[in-house]
Amino acid sequence: MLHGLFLLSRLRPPLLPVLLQPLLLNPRNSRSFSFSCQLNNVCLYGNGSVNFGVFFFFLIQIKIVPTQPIEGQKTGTSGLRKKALFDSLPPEDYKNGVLVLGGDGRYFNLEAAQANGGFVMSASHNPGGPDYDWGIKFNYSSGQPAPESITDKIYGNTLSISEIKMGDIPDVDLSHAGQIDYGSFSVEVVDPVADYLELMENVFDFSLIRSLLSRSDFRFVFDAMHAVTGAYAKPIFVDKLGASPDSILNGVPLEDFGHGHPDPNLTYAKDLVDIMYGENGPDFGAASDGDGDRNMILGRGFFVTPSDSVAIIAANAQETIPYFKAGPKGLARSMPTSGALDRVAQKLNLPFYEVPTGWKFFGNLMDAGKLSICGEESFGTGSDHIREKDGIWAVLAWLSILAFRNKDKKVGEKLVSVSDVVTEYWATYGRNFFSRYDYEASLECESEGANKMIEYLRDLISKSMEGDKYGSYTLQFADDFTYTDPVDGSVVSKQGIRFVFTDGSRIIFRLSGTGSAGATVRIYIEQFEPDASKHDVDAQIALKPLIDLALSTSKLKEFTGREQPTVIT
Ligand code: VG1
Ligand code: CO
Repeated sequence: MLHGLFLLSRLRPPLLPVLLQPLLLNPRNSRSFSFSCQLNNVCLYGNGSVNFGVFFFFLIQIKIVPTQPIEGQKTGTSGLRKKALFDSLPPEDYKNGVLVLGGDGRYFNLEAAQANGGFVMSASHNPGGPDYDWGIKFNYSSGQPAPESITDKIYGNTLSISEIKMGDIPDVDLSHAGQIDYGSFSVEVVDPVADYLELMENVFDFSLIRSLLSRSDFRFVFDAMHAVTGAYAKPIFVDKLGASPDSILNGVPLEDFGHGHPDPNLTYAKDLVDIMYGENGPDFGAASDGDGDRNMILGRGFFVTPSDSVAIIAANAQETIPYFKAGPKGLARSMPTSGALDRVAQKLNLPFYEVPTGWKFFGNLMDAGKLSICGEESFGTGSDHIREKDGIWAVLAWLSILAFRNKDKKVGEKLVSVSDVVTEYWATYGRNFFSRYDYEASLECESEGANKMIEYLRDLISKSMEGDKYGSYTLQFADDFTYTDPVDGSVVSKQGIRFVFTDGSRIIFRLSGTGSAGATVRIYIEQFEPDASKHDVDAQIALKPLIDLALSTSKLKEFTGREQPTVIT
């Protein structure tokens, strides 16, 4: 049994989560878990060009190094992201269990993978390199990001830690798969790409996708952003599915992501956006983040907002993806994600859940058999094939939809494009205009103003009443989102301040839980438009009145001094 699962980052595991999961599911690996061990088993997912997983079975000499607490080691939305390494897990989480360690390949992954006392994971989309972020995520029993009950215990330990235990073994060669014995201690390096590929072949109809990617009249590009999916892109898209070798951009994983910021959005994946919006752009473009769990989907001159993407995947899943041939069990989104998915759930008569930001809340629903497809507005999309969001899965899902729609088209006939799929979807379900403004923290940016703004908004909602006028909008309710898990009854509060108006429009405010310094403010704006004649408008234009209302209601400029967001989605 896998007791815990750690991810390293830079190849930071979206893939890790993603990549680790197949390992758990694949019977080929089960023998790896059957060894009894005195301490724990650890699987290291290497990264970059290496990209292997490693199992440790040990009974070795332990070195004890005195240490002392380092403050500020509380995990956020998903794991800990810092510029430093720390140790610690409660003993009940590693004694007589199996631990898996994986990495996204960012700077210091390889060295950390050798440090038996510390489990190193990923800082996801945060930049990497000696001067940038490093991170640790702890994923729990079924592979989902650890619930707060566990991360709180870990945090408690960081406050009182006094020593680090280190196994005294030589560095492990991560560049070759296979088992290495160090006396009573064994390490097995595995290749997670092969396991992941096998899983994907079971989820999707690869011959259908190949029929699209090998067409001479369909051009595909995938930007791995020099991050972990670089190791997956060629074996999957090129070797298996017939895409042209030059369709993979930035496909070599680098420890500093080539000085990039591996966050697949309109700002940080600008090179890809320029290609897709350029003259004679490709038909389909996608990118994923540091650890491969995020995805951005683009058509020629067309951006698919992630809230629409998950809704469109859900609406088309049963017809186009074999894994869902009996239909999805249920759908879910994070609270700030637009209500597009709600409408699909309603139409397909499926159970629907709204959870707080962060993937950890989806896992319980999946384990209970209540949820198959879910997503977040932050470029995270996935299903219950694993317990993390999965960037490559999302790309394969979109390729499945396009391949299905174009399977009978002859060369030279006009293909159904990404924008056709989205426009048809809007015509059927209506369009949820959506935008997110991020005011990202920098080292110089004080968190005080942002915290004061949130306090001010909390005070405002406590005095708000149904029927209050906000410009031309009428308030239905305002609150700070509280979630009760329908499976275990656990309750989390203060998950985002929302103002919901009588026409269904919403403005939402949160502070990021994934930054490494300062405070990042996120504002989410949404408005539903049923009238198809009004769908072909830029979201920034359609949402302008609501965006202005969000800025004036929050007094953001006064509190933070920030004039402009750093990222607009
Ligand atoms: C952000 C996103 C959230 C996502 C989280 C982890 O969190 O908003 O939707 O689950 O990152 O994604 P926050 O607290 O900064 O808003 V990843 O790719 O960094 O694991
Ligand atoms: Co990520």
